[in-house]
Amino acid sequence: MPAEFKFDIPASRSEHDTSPDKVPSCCAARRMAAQASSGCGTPSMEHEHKLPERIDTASVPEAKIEAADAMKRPETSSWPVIPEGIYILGTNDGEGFPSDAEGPARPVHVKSFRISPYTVTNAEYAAFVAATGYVTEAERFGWSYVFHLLIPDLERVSIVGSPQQTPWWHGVEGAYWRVPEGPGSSVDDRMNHPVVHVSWNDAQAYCEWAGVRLPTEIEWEAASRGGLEGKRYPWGDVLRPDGEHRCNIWQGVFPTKNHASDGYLGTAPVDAYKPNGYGLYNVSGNVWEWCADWFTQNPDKRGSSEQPQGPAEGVSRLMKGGSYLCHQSYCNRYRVAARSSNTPDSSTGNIGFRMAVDI
Ligand SMILES: [Ca+2]
Repeated sequence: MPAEFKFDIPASRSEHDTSPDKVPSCCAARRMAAQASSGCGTPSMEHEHKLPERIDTASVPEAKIEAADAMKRPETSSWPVIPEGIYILGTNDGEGFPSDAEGPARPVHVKSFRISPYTVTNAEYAAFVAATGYVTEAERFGWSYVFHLLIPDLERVSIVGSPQQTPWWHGVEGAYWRVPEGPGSSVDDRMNHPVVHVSWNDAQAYCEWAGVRLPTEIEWEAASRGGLEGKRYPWGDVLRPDGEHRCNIWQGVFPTKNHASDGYLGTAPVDAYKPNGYGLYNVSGNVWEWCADWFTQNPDKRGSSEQPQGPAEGVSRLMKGGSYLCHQSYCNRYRVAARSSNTPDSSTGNIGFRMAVDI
């Protein structure tokens, strides 16, 4: 990548390990933690933007919210029910990344819950924004990360910088969920694609409005296995059974040549490919999915064996599933047990979320 893309970016949004991480033993979460604790000399975005943890619906006319609620809030009663039981969290698979604390595998008890079959779409997020006037963090910060090959014309966007460790990400001014590649782009023909450029805080705000919540890691993992036990992917151990693509990842040479033989360079519709045994679509690939948990690299802090919810505090939030940028040779984190993280205010073009609800 060109050297001129090495810029100084505020630490809180500087490392976006949603992309393949070439050096898994030096994951972005640790780099972020180190930078944050050392104060790294860059201005803190939090100091400049006091971002609300919760949306302020008090300022939105009640009738407007009710009207939108009635039409657009997710109908959870149709969501797949994940049965109560003992599920295996993590893996001892040799393909796992020990530094990500994927292992050791351990049995945990999970209560029954419902989970959305799809990640939240642009259409759904648009309804939330229309109902509440919510402004995402990418909009407040004024930029978000876009993968370089997805930017139609580099000359026509303003790039605020790129992380040195992952220079294929460009911080594009004006990029947010509605204009995912920056000004001039649109989601009009992607309303059934996952919403992206939403931070963990943005996802949380949506969930609060919708009366749902983010799944915990073990809930996500239990649901994504689709009833199978100990398999690498939601459908089994073979990435492409009978040569069939089962998820939206990267084919070719990362990060310069994507053959897209699975049909998609960027995001795919949320219902692309076959669902897993529980009826969940695209748990592997397409977009990383925010989970409720804080991220830890210490396996002993991943919670108890009874409905674990991760550590009590942390620096970054957990993500599962991998994205359209994952490649087997580089970042095979589209495996069920794989995990990554990012700071709660981070947003990129390959992070979305799905929802869960108690029964
Ligand atoms: Ca693809």
